[in-house]
Formats: sequence, C-alpha cells, structure tokens
Amino acid sequence: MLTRIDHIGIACFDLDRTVEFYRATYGFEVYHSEVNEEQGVREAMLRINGTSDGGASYLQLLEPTREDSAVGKWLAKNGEGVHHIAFGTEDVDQDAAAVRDKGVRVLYDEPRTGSMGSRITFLHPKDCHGVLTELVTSRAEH
Ligand code: CMX
Ligand code: CO
Repeated sequence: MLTRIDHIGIACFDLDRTVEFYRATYGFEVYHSEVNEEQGVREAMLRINGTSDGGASYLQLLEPTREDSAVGKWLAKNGEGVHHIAFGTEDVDQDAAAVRDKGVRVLYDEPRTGSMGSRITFLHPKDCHGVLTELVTSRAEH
C-alpha cells in the first residue's frame, strides 16, 4: 500500500547552488547526500516532514553525473524543474507487481538501490499521464 509522498525529485544543473536556494529561501537543510552511479545522479535529500506511517517526506535535488543519464537527458530537453514523484510503501515488490498487473509499465524487473539504501522502481511516465512515478521502500521498512 502506498502510504505517503516519499519525495519529489527535482532536476537541477548545479546541486550546490540549488541546495543553497532551498536553505536560504525556506530554511531546509540537507538531511543526506550521496552519489548514485547506477542512476547517474549526485543528490541531496531535504527532509520536509515525518509521516504517520513512520517514514518521511523529502525533496530530492538531482544533478546528473553524466549527460546520457535519465536526469541528464531530461535537463537537456526541459531545463530545470520537477522530474518525478515518489510514493512510499512498506513493500515495493508487492506494489510494483500490483501496478504491473494493471497494465502500467514498471521499468525494472527487480527494485534497485535508491537514496539512503532504499529500494526503488519506476513507472513509465507515458502510462501515468505524463508523470514519471517512483515507488520506494526505505531501508527502515524492510
Ligand atoms: N517526466 C515525464 N515525462 C518524461 C520524463 C519525466 N521525467 N522523462 C522522459 N519523459 C518523456 C519524454 O518527454 C518523452 O516523451 P515524448 O516521446 O512525448 O517526447 C518520453 O518520455 C521518452 O523520453 P526520452 O527523453 O526518450 O527518454 P527515455 O525513454 O530514454 O527515458 C525514462 C525515459 C522514463 C525511461 C527514463 O528517464 C528512466 O529510466 N527513468 C527512471 C530512472 C530515473 O529517472 N533516475 C533518476 C532519478 C533517481 C532517483 O530518483 O533516485
Ligand atoms: Co527519486
């Protein structure tokens, strides 16, 4: 069951400058940062609030590490902005299977590693009314 908005993924050209914008404008601090080479991103997670399922909601700021990555390609085409939305679940395998059964393309056969050791998969934006959609189970949940 999807129980929260885990994060909003925001593509940017310069992670440090974008982090500084969110800090100076809203007072949001970096909760965690990492490079995910498989996804081709350098990212910063800004924790916005805790949620009733024991998880939390974040902004995920994303700078591409290479031009041919998903975020790199998207930035070249669209410029900066909202790249994807991620729903949190305690069981990404089960929810991905359920969505696949409804005819939505799930991009990975098995979930891959996301922020902070989470397990993630993606639904094709063309099957989701134009929204690239991620499903995520955070490490604490499995
Ligand atoms: N939101 C909405 N639509 C998108 C999109 C996005 N983020 N990215 C691509 N599209 C659309 C394109 O506009 C294009 O539409 P048109 O054909 O109408 O022009 C279509 O999807 C195909 O796009 P593309 O530029 O040819 O890109 P690809 O098909 O090579 O890749 C996708 C698209 C979704 C398969 C790829 O971005 C992907 O695998 N994404 C999942 C991984 C990811 O995004 N990782 C980064 C985040 C990591 C994290 O969250 O931890
Ligand atoms: Co994400």
